[in-house]
Amino acid sequence: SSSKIKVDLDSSNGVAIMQFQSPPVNSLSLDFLTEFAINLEKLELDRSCRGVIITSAQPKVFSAGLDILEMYKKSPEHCAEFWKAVQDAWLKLYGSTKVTIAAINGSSPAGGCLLALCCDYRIMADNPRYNIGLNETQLGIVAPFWFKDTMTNVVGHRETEKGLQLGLLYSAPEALKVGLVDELVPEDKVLSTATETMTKWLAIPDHARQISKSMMRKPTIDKLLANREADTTNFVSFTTKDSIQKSLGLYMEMLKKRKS
Ligand code: CO8
Repeated sequence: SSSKIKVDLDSSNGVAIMQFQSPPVNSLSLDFLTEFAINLEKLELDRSCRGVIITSAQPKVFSAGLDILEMYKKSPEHCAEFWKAVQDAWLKLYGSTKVTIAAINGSSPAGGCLLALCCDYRIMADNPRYNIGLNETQLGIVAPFWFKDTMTNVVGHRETEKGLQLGLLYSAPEALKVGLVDELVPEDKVLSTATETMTKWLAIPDHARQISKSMMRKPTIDKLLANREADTTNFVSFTTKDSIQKSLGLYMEMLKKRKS
């Protein structure tokens, strides 16, 4: 199969490295998200796996976030299917019992930031040109409550309130300052630092760490589980509005113009 994600499980230490390899920018399409969820599910069920590192095989970009083309000029049915896949990927990563570390070796806007925020620890390349944040409002769209909750759980209410309203994309140094990432390292050390950090986290007995993780995250997860249908309905009715379609169209145009 033409795989968008490469997974290497090292049987000597139980650490899986999951590399996003969907050029040009690892946008989170329906196919990508489905493959991501399947891979996570497989690792979750694999007792020899104890930790997962997610990173990008593309230069300069960790993930460009949700694939805008999956929400642009698509049927309500398609939008609903896509949104369920976004929810499912979040539920699997945020709820993973494994140690999860994001090795953020490039820019990580919107849905890319969400994936990183779902991990237990974030290491980013020390490059001020890379940025990360929930920039949805800049596209004229609104991050749903569980994106907001995920960010609040990492950086707190005040920074989330500011970051979400302004659609802030934080440069790597700014992201470190507000706690959106835990550590900056030179670009060529991102993966090796993730591996070293993993060793520290894996020194803790799994069951105790897993229960602690679940204690911290369960209320946030339960909130989406209790509102999943309504959240999907809300996404579909919002996304298919003419005004929102127009905003998405203009944003895509802006991305293309910016190149030349
Ligand atoms: N979806 C689809 N296509 C994309 C996306 C995307 N998210 N991002 C980039 N592309 C396309 C570009 O249009 C371009 O296409 P083409 O080659 O045909 O012109 C190609 O990918 C390469 O992009 P760039 O030339 O821009 O690549 P750079 O390396 O210069 O920059 C960036 C990489 C920084 C990632 C840049 O592409 C960027 O900023 N992308 C937009 C990121 C963004 O704002 N994403 C938001 C997506 S929305 C989301 O994730 C959450 C939605 C929550 C739901 C809301 C409820 C309604």
